[in-house]
Amino acid sequence: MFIIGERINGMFRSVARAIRDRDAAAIADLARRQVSAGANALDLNTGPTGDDPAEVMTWLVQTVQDAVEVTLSLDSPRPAVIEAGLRACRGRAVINSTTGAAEKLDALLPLAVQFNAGLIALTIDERGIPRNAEARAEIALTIVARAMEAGLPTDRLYLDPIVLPVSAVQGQGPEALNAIPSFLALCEPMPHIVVGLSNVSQGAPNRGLINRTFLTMAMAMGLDAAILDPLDQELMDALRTASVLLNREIYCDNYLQVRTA
Ligand code: THG
Repeated sequence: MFIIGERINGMFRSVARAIRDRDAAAIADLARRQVSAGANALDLNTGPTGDDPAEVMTWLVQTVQDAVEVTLSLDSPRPAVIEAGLRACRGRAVINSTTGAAEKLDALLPLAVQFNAGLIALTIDERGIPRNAEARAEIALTIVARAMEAGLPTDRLYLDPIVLPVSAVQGQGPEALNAIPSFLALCEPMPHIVVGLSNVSQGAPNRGLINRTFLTMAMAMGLDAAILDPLDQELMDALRTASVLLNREIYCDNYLQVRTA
């Protein structure tokens, strides 16, 4: 599993404060803790900010790459903010995210090619969030075709079936899950599949249980990447157990004891 740590996001009040105060030590600490816990990449999202978001993204990239050496997931709805992050990034980057909308693809596919970056693509388009798995696959096909035209290898694409809160739209859970195998069948080499896991439990009690249950179900459908909270140890235990049960990681009979020791 490709684990993208979700915690450096201005949507969290403590991170918003650290951004406002340019508290590099607080951001570096969040970066180090997530990487120690098993993150392969870190999502960087300025959140709503009073400052210039491109300048904030540049500062986040510089601060995080001075602390850790992992892939950076540059998370913004604004291509100019993502481009600022790409310019500042010394190592590997993933763009988070394009959609199936032509305007977004036109802006972000060339950036992914130019900066040798991965590209997360939400399977939404100008019409909004698709109702079911089939509509998601239709948008995914458009994205895959546009990536091929642009010269982006399809194994640098991370298709996101869009996970919504079970508390608000219960019927969308199985639609997102069922979209996963249909995405995998679209092209060779296969795309990666990613979700923003914590979305599923927003507004619900016992979020940890909902997150780890949904994660293991999505992994069984073929999920191979996730934006999640690696500091949630029960979640990481469920992830590692699912990896063993799906034969993606070698079994050893003390693997959980070794990890939690
Ligand atoms: N797909 C992609 N990128 C994404 C998402 C996605 N990036 C953002 C988001 N969704 C994934 N990251 C988070 C981070 C935090 C939360 C949810 C998703 C979260 N935050 C608390 C809440 O809203 O209740 C905030 C709590 C606090 O303020 O302390 O749940 O789907 N490609």
